[in-house]
Formats: sequence, structure tokens, C-alpha cells
Amino acid sequence: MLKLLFLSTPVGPLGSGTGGGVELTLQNIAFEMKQRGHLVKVLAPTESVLQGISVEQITGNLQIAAQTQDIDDPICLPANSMLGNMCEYARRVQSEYDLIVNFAFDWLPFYLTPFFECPIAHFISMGSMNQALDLIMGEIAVRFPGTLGVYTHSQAATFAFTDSCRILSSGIDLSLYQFCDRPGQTLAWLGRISREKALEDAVQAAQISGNRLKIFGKMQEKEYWEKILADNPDAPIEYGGFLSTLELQEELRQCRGLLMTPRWIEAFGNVAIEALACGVPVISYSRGGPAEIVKDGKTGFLVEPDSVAGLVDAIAAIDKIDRHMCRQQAELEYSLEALGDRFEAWFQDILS
Ligand code: HBI
Repeated sequence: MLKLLFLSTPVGPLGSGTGGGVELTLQNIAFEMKQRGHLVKVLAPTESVLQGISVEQITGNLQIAAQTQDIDDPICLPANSMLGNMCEYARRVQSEYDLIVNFAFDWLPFYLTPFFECPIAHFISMGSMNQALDLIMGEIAVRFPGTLGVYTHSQAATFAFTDSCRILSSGIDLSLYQFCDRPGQTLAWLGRISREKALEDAVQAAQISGNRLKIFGKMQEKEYWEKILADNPDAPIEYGGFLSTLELQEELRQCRGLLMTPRWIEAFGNVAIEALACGVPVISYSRGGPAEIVKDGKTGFLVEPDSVAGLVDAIAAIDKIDRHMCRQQAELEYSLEALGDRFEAWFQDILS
């Protein structure tokens, strides 16, 4: 039995959607480790919600989102930093744990690793974004081999320390997603509404192909959303808000297909496996995590990156995909059990 201390993403409370895919990953791993009899304690911002898992709420000012910063920006911490407070709490209680698992995509936990007695496993949830962060991650990769985990190969390839990354992929609780093989005509787009996700391309593709597009996810950049509405006044789109998993899959399962339009190297793209679990084919730019998930022509289509015309062609062919193959791929590759096995093996290797 392992005693595990999880450090959450410091950009927003767990359950708020601000932390995007890594919120889901942290929740799934915590749940899965508990299922296996390990002790799990999570340190997270105040107002975090994590059913069934003990969360220590850490106060302080949240970290700004890394993807809003430039590659050569200096590391910055606000006054009374929640991230700093979380690291201090972990330092104080570290002797009660076998392993600390860091989910924060931030400089401080990496920098402090050598100052801790307790070993730290770092789960890196995005691709290379900032030089100072890359450097400190690279240093920890050398000093503490095997302690850096990522979702995908393409994410690892964005870092200089590619070969030091343990590829862990992702996974979801498939029992929460109900297969549907009789969809309507509507397409779906899921994710934080921020410019690196290039929602505007999906909106244009939906309009050109004459399909309604339902959009779900955290409204992260309001002015970006307003610009999309202003630029596409007649687009057949509707915004369904940020839903719980159960509500989301209820909407998603009825869709003909999921459009993914990542402008950046999406580290994974949890929304892709959520769609597959519902039997929904995925049409995505062939870039980053989704390009390692979608089986082109079998469980969806991979499209030339940034080509709206490519999206339109794939939408026209979407009914050729057998929706049972989508669900089957989710069961084979992305179950919570498979994910738990990969993380548990990683933890054991670090501790041995
Ligand atoms: N930014 N500074 C910072 N720290 C994080 O942990 C972080 C982030 N931006 C986005 C984010 N985490 C998650 O939404 C993605 O890792 C999925």
C-alpha cells in the first residue's frame, strides 16, 4: 500500500474546468489508486471538489495559466502564491508519504525537488511552453531519471529531454459514457474556449458543411468567443456551457462526430477518448495527442492541420465510420484500469 500525496494544478479549483484535461487525469488517478488500496491525499486550491477523495484546500493567489505566457517570459509568482503555499504544505507533511505526485505545470515544484527528502513523480500535462520551465524540467530529468511522465510521444517530442519521458497515455471511467449508435445530425466541439484550441476553424467547417455545431467547455477567453460570434454571425452554433461528465456524455453521445482543431501541440486531448467511449467518431487535425489516438478511417479522420476544407471533407465522410469501432477502441486502450496499471507501474519503478 502506497501513501501518495498529489499536488494539483494551481490555476483553478479542481472541478472548475480551468485546469482542463489535467483535472480529469488527477481525479481518475486518485480514484484508481484508492480503488487499489493506496492512500491518496490531494492538495488543491480552495473550492476544489473531488468526490470520494480527501482534499486539503490550499489558500493563496492562483498561478497564471502557462499557455498565456511567452516562451522567454521569466517565471512569476503572485504575492501569497497558492503554488508556494502548496509546496510548503507538502514539505511539512512529506515524511508521512511514500511519494509525492506533482500535476502542476509550473517551475516551482520542479525546482524544489532536490530540497525534498520524499521522492516526487512529475506528471507533465502540456507540451513545451516556456524556456525557464523547460530548463528546470530538463535538469530534474537528469538528476532524477524516470520521474517525468507525459501523455504522448508527440508531447514528449516538444521537449529536449524527450527520451527521459515516461509515456502514460490517458484513460477515463468508461462506465460513465453510454454508447449511442443512432445519432442526430449535430457535430460537437469540446474544450476550454481559448485561442490555442482554434474553435473558429470548427465553426467555419460546420457552417460550410451545413451542420449544427454544439460547443461545450470552460469559457476561458470571453473576448475570443465574442470575436468568433462577430466573425461568423450566421454560423449554426450553440454554446452548451461547462457540463459535468454525466451531462456532457448525454449530449455528446447523440452527435454525429467530434471536431478537434488544435492550433497547438495538444498533449493528449481527453475529449477524443470521451467521444470514442460514446461511439462518436473523431475528426481532428493531425497534430499532437489526437493524431496518436484517432485511427484514421476506422475511428475517425485525421486532417491536414489548419485545413478547414479538410475538416469539411471529413465531415462529409463521417457516416462511413462504424461507431462500434469507436467504443471498442476506448475499451481496449483507454480504460481506467489500463491507466491505473500504467501509473502504478511508474510509481513502483520510481520507488524501487
Ligand atoms: N498553467 N501555470 C500553469 N499550471 C498548470 O498546471 C496549468 C496551466 N495551464 C493549463 C493547465 N495546467 C491544464 O489546463 C493543462 O495542463 C491541461
